[in-house]
Amino acid sequence: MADDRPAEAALGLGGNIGDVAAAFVHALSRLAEAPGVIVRRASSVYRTPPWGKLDQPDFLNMAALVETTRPARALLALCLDIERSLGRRRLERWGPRTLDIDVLTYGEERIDEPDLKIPHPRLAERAFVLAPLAEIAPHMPVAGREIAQWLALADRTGVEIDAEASARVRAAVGAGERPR
Ligand code: GSY
Repeated sequence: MADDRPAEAALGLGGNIGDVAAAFVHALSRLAEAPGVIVRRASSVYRTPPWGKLDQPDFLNMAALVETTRPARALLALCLDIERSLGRRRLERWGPRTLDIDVLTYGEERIDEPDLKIPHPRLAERAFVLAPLAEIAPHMPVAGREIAQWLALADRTGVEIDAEASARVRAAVGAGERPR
């Protein structure tokens, strides 16, 4: 029998080209108005050192929790569509980009397909993903530990809340926390 209960999914947003806080506002607004998606929580915005390729500007990263009746693949399609609408530019692998939206988790589901891996395979290693997510979902279980436990094990050097960017995003879209 089909299970049409909504799932809770965690999204990671990041970018380091242009006005990234404005891109986050646009992305969260698009998510909030999409059929079958409710944005429940949005984290602060964090300034984070680049991971992978070091000679590029710092990133801004944040996380959001959404409740959705869309299947994981349809949620991913929505995220890619939002990225494209912001003129997504990825000039090189691991390089600078205007906006990435990653589907980090989707309920308890595990998906391992070439273009969709859930939970995100490097989620537990990356403080730029873990710090914002721990703020809004510290007890979310992933790969045998809770997010806050993974964060305690991660190197979070240079990962700091950006108060100005956080205030801009909050002023535009709030922090989620909608009653169920
Ligand atoms: O989706 C990952 C994009 N990305 C990031 C990022 O979002 N934040 C930081 N700090 N480094 C990154 N390197 C890549 S690739």
